[in-house]
Amino acid sequence: MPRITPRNRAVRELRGLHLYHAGWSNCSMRVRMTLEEKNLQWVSHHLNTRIGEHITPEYFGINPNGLVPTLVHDGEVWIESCDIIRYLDDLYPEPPLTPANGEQIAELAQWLSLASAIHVTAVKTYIYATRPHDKRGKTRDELERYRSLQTNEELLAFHARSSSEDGISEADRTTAENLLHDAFEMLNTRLRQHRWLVGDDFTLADITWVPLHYTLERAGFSFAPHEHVTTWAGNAAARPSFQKAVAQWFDGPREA
Ligand SMILES: N[C@@H](CCC(=O)N[C@@H](CS)C(=O)NCC(=O)O)C(=O)O
Repeated sequence: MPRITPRNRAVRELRGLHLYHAGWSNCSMRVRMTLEEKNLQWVSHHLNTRIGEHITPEYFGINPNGLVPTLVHDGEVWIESCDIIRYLDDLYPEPPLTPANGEQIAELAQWLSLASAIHVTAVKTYIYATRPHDKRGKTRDELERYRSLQTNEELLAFHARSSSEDGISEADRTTAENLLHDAFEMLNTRLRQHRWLVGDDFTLADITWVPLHYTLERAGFSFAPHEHVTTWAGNAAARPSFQKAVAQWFDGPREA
C-alpha cells in the first residue's frame, strides 16, 4: 500500500509530480526531502491546515484520511509518507536512498515501521499537547466538517480529544513523551556506531526521522539525553535538501 483510487477524479488528470503538503508537517518534510535529494521537479499544492484547508470534500476525495502528504504522479495517487518516499526511491533510484545490503534493507524497513507505529500516540499527541508555532485544535466548525468527512476512528477520537476544552491530558502527554524517549534512545544506540541510521550512507531511514527531530525539538522536546541524535541531526541539517525541504518550509512564508 498505498496507492489508492481517488474519489476526486480531477487529480487523475494531473501530469508530473504533484505534492499536497503543509509546511510544518513532518510527514510532508519526508517527501519534500526525498524530492530534493533526487533533484526532482514537483508542483506544490500547499494546504494551510491551520485554517482547515484540508478539511474539504475535494481533499478527502484525494486522501481519504484527510491527511498530508499526498503525492499525485501522472494521475496516480499515493498516500502515507513512508510509502511515498519508498515509491520515489524505487522509481528514481539515483542517488540511492536505500542500502544495497539485505540486512540494512531490513533495518531500514524497521525504522520506517517504528515511525509509522508511534505517529499518533507519540508524535501527534506530543505536538498537539504542546501546541508549538500556534498549532491548535480544530474550531467547532472545522470539527463538524471533519466529522462529516472523516471515517478513520482513531483520527476522529484524536481530534475530538485534542480540540476539546481540556485538550490532550497530562497522562497522554507523558505517555507520548516516554514513547519518544524510548524511540530516540534506540536511534541514539545506533548512531553511537554509525554516522547515519543504517550505516555510513544517508538513507530513507534518516529522511523519516530527521523531520521528527526537527519538529519535536521546536515543540520543546528535550534531546539532551540522546547526544548522538543531536550530532546526527546537525549532520542532516547541513544537507541542502534539509534547508530546502524542512527549514525553509517550516519557517518560511508557507501559511498565513
Ligand atoms: N501516517 C500518515 C500520517 C500523516 C499525518 O498525520 N499528517 C499530519 C501532518 S504530519 C496531518 O495531516 N495533520 C492534519 C490533521 O490531522 O488534521 C503519513 O505518514 O502520511
